[in-house]
Amino acid sequence: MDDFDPRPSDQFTFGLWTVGNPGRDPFGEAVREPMAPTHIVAKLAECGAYGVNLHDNDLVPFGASAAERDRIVADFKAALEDHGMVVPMATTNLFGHPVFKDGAFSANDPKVRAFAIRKTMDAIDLGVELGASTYVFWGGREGTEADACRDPREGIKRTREAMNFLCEYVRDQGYDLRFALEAKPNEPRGDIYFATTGHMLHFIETLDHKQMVGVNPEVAHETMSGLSFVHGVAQAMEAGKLFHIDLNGQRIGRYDQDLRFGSEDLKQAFLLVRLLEGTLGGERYEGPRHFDAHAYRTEDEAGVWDFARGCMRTYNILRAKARAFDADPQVRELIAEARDEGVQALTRSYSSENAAALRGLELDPAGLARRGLGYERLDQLMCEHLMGVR
Ligand code: GCO
Ligand code: MN
Ligand code: MN
Repeated sequence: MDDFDPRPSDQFTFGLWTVGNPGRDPFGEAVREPMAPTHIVAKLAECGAYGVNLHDNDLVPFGASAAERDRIVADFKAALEDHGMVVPMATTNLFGHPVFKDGAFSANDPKVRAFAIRKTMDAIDLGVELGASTYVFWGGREGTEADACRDPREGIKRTREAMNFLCEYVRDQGYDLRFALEAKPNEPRGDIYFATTGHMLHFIETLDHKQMVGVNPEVAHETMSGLSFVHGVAQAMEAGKLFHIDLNGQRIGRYDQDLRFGSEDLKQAFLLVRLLEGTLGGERYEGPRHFDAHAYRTEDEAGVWDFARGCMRTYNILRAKARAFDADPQVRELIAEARDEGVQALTRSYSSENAAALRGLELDPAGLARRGLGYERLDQLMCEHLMGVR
């Protein structure tokens, strides 16, 4: 055990579907045996995780009888209890069954939409029974290949109706549960509605109970399309809407790789951890650090636990690096912002006096433009911290 080995207080969580991923892909069969959810709970606890998250059907198979469901849930709860693990987040599988081939909440057939909402109500009941306080919505099938099939505005409206309906359901049951919406640009659909965290943030503002809805951004999903994940997360945090986060590794322009956290683009991973931990001084993210990733297809079960420990250790190492970076006097000097309270006060808010004073202000654009900002030194310092020589 060293300083970077995970502890429950780090609040690391994994989905049953992540470490339980058997390595099936569009070109090949599973390479690992399925693992029982109770076994996953025991092994994750041994690795130092805090909790485990699940889709309804990760635990209770589709179509199980009520008696079967209750038996499975009781066994699972006993395993959680035995190993001191919690279920902070739950979600619905609205993508696996062929009934969702045209979408779930946005499908053209109202019977499919009704089935999706009913399945989600049941899955919310399950999540709450297991103690979840966050409920994730990832609309993997909510999109199109043949865009002529509907007016895309209908897809958006139907999703709003479903969200409003389900928010009311949660309120009606008296559940203490918040929703977190997860964006993805494509895969498995050609194009998915609400492609980015930014799209989701706006959509949330149009909901009836927007205060109970936030986002669940995923590293891979913004990175696939070449966007800055750190900027998307920052916007969510600034809006008070970062309710959950899916951490993994991804290279730009590829299919959703779901790699071990930090295994690609360490610099972005560092900047993300720095943001979440608030080492620069901003507010810290207090929710669980969830890994939505899976082990390489080359691995056996031992490799899966190496993968899980790797995600958590990398996060902890980056947290230590972020603290050291933001405490480095050279870094602090380089990022110390110019302070001129008088000038700042003028543009903080509009008044006709401020506007008039602004017109009269002595400003020297050529002089301001000539100054070098030292960002080459700053970025090199960051690289040196990351490379372990500072
Ligand atoms: C994906 C998604 C999913 C969701 C999960 C929880 O690309 O497959 O990231 O893993 O996060 O369904 O809603
Ligand atoms: Mn994903
Ligand atoms: Mn995800």
